[in-house]
Amino acid sequence: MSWAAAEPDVRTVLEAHPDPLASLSRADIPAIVLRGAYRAEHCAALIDRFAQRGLMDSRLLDPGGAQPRRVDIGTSLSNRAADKEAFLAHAQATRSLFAALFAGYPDPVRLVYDRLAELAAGKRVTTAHEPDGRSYGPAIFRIHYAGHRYPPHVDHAGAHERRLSYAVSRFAHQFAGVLCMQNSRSGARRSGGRRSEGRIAQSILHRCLWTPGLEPCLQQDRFAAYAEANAIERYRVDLQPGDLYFFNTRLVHEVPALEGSAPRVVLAVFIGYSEGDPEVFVWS
Ligand SMILES: O=C(O)CCC(=O)C(=O)O
Ligand SMILES: [Fe+2]
Repeated sequence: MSWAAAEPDVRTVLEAHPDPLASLSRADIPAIVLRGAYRAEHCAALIDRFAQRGLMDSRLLDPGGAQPRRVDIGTSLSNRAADKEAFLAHAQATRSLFAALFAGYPDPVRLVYDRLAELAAGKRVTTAHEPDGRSYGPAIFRIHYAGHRYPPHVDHAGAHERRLSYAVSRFAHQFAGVLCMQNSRSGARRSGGRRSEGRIAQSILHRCLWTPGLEPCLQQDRFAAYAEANAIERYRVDLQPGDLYFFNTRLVHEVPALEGSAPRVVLAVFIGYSEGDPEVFVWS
């Protein structure tokens, strides 16, 4: 059987996979892709709002500074784990920011949690929190500019990053949920009156679950040769704005370097899941 995503909507996914998160945890399927989960016009409208509020392009904040490759709207545990108090304070500020940021449109963060809950076979989906009740960031908008690349890597707060002082490290499995809000564009040109789009960077999932032995290969960015030598299957997740996908972040995954002027904008979460745990934690 070929290794292909379950799609295009929750109902169809549940028909084929009654417990789709368990299927993801075993990497039986590379991803769950929900097409048109959020309206493309609303993606565009929210991106305009982010730009108007100066949330996207940090050249506005740092005139003359170098253009960063990625700007975040939200709180990243990966980037802030070193100082837990500061991380939790930043997460609180993100919740305040998000409280009014989507006014007039359906809340895209809510959308991600709602679809995840429908896939979670009765488990309770909630923003990750520490035992004292303090919450993590609920989700993060990541704006990726030309030249940005996610090299082949994995994410797992416990087994891989060993953030053992954080509650999310308890989960056996980690997934990501990513809502595409805008694709990168390159080489857009008119040919015969028709506008044709150039290559668009999309994420690639490799049929290879992380083990510690893989670490040197990932650290040295040698995975491409490894995958070739071992004929590792891959799945390219082709997304349009409004498409939402979930995948197991223990699979080696990558997003090739972006080209062109339009940034790639996504709304992303991480998800903690264990088979016997009634809670599913969501954070960024
Ligand atoms: O932007 C994406 O599609 C995936 C990024 C990524 O590496 C992740 O969410 O773990
Ligand atoms: Fe990742």
